[in-house]
Amino acid sequence: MGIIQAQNPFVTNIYTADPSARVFGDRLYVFSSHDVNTCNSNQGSNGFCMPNYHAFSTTDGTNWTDHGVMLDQNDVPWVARNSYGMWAPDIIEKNGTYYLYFPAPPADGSGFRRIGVATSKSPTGPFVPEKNYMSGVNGIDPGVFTDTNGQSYIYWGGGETLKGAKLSANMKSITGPVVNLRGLPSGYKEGSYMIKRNGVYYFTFPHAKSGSEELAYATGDNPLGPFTYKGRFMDRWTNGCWTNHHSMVEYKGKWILFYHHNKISNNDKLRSIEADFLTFGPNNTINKVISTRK
Ligand code: FUB
Repeated sequence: MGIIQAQNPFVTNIYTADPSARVFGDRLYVFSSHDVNTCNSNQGSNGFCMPNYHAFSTTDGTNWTDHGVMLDQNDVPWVARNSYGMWAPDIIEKNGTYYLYFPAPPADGSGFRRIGVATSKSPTGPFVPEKNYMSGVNGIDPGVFTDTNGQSYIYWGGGETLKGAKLSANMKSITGPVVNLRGLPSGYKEGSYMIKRNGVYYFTFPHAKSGSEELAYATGDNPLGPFTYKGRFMDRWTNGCWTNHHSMVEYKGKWILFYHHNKISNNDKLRSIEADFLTFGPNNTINKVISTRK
């Protein structure tokens, strides 16, 4: 794992974004969005052109296997055909099934993005999507988390307010109230990722208080908040890449932060995933991560 820092970006054959990292068995996986530049003026949105998701895995942090496309926009019955709006996904395993959550433009026009679920018996697919999107979840950037008592949660949204709810036992619907998460700073937020460490919930998210997005976090003692805002742990990019999107995972005794930047393309909409080690400080703080990209 020592040389993960020397190879950013670590996927160079395609453009990748929005990394969701998970450990399944003895492998470290990263599931990413896929940026392409083939959209016409009726396709994509906000300048992004994103047709599908890819899975990558490694056992040493250096040699990555590209498992190819996990799910394509035109595999999903409720997604608008060729809309190229497959934004940031997340994935979780429960009882031997892998659940892929993803935001996409619905063909019925019921929102900018709805969030769907697809399942597989393997983390790399093939994934079978549900026929329709999740009811009651309207927004972008699903983040999923299972607490130590087995209860799973889904978080989503982009804007001033991020939301969360309990997932039902079948992992395909929500149960109980949708909670507007409290204690977060003002300003644009999206792409949340929850971890629990030493009994503390760390709710982490890209935050644009001015300019582009920095990675920030808040802590609490309940998965649905309220939280206490703690500040940023990765500075915003200053080269014109407006977004950042991250996840963090402990693998072989080290915490690793996955995020994205546009080093290869220098184009805000053609991004590449990167990784660096992450450490924690006293009083449940996250030490600032500085990219080792050369
Ligand atoms: O990749 C498309 C969107 O940009 C994601 O949904 C956001 O998190 C941001 O990375």
